[in-house]
Amino acid sequence: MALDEIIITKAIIDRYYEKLINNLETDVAIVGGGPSGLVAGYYLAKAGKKVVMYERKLSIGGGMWGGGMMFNEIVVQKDAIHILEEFGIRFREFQENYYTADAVEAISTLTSKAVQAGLTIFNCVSVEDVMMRPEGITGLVINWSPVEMAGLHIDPLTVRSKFVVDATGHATEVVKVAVRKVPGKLMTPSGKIEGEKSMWADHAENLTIENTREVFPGLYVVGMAANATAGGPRMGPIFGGMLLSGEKVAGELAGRL
Ligand code: 48F
Repeated sequence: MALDEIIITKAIIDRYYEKLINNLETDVAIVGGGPSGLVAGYYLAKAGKKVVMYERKLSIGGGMWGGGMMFNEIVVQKDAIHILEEFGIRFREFQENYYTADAVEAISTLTSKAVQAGLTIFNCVSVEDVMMRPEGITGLVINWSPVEMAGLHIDPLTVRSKFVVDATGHATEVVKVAVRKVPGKLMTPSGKIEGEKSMWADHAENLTIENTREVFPGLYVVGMAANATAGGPRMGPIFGGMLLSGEKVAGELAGRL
């Protein structure tokens, strides 16, 4: 049967439109497609919640593809091995408590399993603002990343969600917007972003999990964004904390929804 370009075009437009319209109102909207956001999205979807993710870049995965300094292997400690097992990501013991996995297998599998569990991902979409109400943050303001990159003067669109998760890593982009533009204070000692501290892997890994929480009504932080908001140190290419942080935020939100 001959293939018709117009049907191909119509199929893409129809299906994308369906995804878009179905995700205007969700339980959870995750900003950023790094490891912590993907794990959060997977567990929330698995728990039957309606969850969407916006990622600025064309490719999902954030800082996981490149391992450490482009050596595309990651290290995961024992506490988080159950998450690799849950996703079916292969790993090898390096020495006691240090396991390695192929970074490309890890991030592509996190992405694939999260989508198959029910997470809807919109790539090439940047979150530039939040929607606010007296009770807190109630959604996101989104635009095409190429619009942002080209500096075009085009108004964004808005989506509503019961909770927003900032999974933007070191940048803490959603929290930054909230601090700058939403009346009120963050649930941090200074009421503002405490700012990420220098390398201390052991301490940072524990703090990442501790700092994974609600920081403003309706807004949670996960992964590196959790430490950057709360003033925790960075940890480099050990990823157990990112995975456990995603698992934790999903559990907390599933409990509240
Ligand atoms: O940085 P990233 O991988 O976040 P993460 O899940 O993991 C951190 C680790 O990769 C690593 C680390 C562990 O040792 O410290 O850095 O905390 O992924 C963040 C994603 O968010 C996207 C960005 O492109 C990246 O893929 N992002 C950032 N700002 C926005 C955004 C935005 N405003 N809108 C949409 N996506």
